[in-house]
Amino acid sequence: MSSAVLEELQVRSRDDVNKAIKEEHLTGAQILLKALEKEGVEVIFGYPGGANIPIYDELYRTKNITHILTRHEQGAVHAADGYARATGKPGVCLATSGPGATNLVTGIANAYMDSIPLVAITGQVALGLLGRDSFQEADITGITTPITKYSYLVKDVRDLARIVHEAFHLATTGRPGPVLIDLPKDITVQKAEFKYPPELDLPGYKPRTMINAAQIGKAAQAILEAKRPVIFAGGGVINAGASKELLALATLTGAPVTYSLMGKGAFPDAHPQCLGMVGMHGTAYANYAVWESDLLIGLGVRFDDRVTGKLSTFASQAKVIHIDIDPAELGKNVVAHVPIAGDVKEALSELLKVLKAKGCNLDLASWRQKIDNWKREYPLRYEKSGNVIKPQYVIEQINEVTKGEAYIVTEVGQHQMWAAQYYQSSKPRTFFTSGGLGTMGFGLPAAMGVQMAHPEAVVFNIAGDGSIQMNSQEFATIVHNKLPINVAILNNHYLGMVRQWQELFFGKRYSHTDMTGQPDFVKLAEAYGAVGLRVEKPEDVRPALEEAAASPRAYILDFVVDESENVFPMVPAGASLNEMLGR
Ligand SMILES: Cc1ncc(C[n+]2csc(CCOP(=O)(O)OP(=O)(O)O)c2C)c(N)n1
Repeated sequence: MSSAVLEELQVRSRDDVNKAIKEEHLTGAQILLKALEKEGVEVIFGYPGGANIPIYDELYRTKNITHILTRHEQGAVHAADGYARATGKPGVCLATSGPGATNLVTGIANAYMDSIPLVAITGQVALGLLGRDSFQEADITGITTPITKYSYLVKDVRDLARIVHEAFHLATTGRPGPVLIDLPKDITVQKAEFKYPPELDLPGYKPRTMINAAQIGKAAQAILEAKRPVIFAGGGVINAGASKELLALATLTGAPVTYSLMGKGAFPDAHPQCLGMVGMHGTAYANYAVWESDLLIGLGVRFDDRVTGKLSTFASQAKVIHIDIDPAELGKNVVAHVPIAGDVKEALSELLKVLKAKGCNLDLASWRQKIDNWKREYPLRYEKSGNVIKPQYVIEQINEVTKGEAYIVTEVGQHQMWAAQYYQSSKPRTFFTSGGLGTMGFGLPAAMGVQMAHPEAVVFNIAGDGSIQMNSQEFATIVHNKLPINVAILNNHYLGMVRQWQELFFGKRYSHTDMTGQPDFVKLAEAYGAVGLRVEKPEDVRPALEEAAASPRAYILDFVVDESENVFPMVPAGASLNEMLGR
């Protein structure tokens, strides 16, 4: 062998060795995806762009994670949110820098307000371009700081694995919520050794609170002394998986149970002790019960103004027990006589033990009698009409056709409130709605996340003709991915909820709420490859719903409903719970 050939071989093998050494090191994009796999991520909803191309290039090779290409980043973040609500696992979305990142903002705020675990990953311009108004640069960590549990900007590829690990921990522990990871483009191509830290070192973050036994004792005592107790369940019960304990508390005490919009599903609507939703569009009997209660047991609730109405008169005769994972919630809006910081499930288990030990034997006969009278006197009702479809009737029919077994997602407006009032939920994590932020356009993409989580389930998105247009581009994603989502548009040709306020409080001056100029929703469905049906007569409602629910295709059902129908009862903003209109 000539010396020249020998030399060449040596050089080649040296290169090979160097290459092998380098290959133990992964690029930022590879580290990201490996870390996501370690966190058990199965699906990412996202949209590519310049700053996250290296991540997409890696996704091209990845087999273990499904990526759903939405048609808008807002669709991606709501879909991840819907997936999280349906599974209890964090949803993951991915966007590019600048406009991609800012398109996530509404969805991140939405998840934050409803305490939904979410990890949002954004591309960012390269570190050296930061702060120079570079092409597609936006300070997304700055923008999202007030609406996330934490916003990370990754400045060193060696930190990336740890940051991903921390992000999932933060999103899912304590009060769940969104976390953002902003990933500069150069970090995604730089290499580092992949080390996944087994332990997390977050000294300032202590989400677990020991349940205070003395407070549990006080709560038990207050319950034993109560004559007119009401249990008030919120989204925290669902997040904590505490529905069983809630049912046990209701059974043991015999107390009636009401819930917030976010708490729908935590307690079965068909249960005789269930009062339905409380607050602005709650049932009259729930509002009266809270108004007259002498003990309010708030579980995983934040006493939102849509619940309390005028704060100074809210449950003013009641002692308040307030259990919440987030200590900052205790006493924030409503004074808690017995505040208990901690996981609702754990706290309820402790409370049940103490109550049983003390021999809980409440006599609530006259209280229950009073409530039953209210139920009889002020049921939810609407005027039935022979030839016009009433929106409430459509919801009742969805309930009947699906036997209350469907996964219901809503948009925001009157239809949302009717869904909360008239759909009978029996299980947690089956009713999904934008509670805190009230985001029109949430429902359709969230339904994608829900259907991805439960491919076999019947999913209905109950929509208004206004809301459905806010993210209707996602019909393309739905059809492309063969998701058999059913959209029931309660088409009143108005931004109905705003029209209702204009009618009741603004002298019927219907300023810019007439939705004339809508698309033909049947043709829209067809344009996207879905099935569209227009339904104009009450007798056609049920067959259309049956057809849609049984079909493996996506449906858009355009129910032409009574334009003038309003949501009642209604506690006007800032009024007391007993000052209901239309009860
Ligand atoms: C993104 C967004 N913009 C504006 C609003 C204010 N808003 C609340 S309800 C509503 C009307 C919704 O109309 P539609 O979707 O047709 O439902 P309807 O009330 O008629 O059932 C509007 C505009 C909102 N909640 N979200």
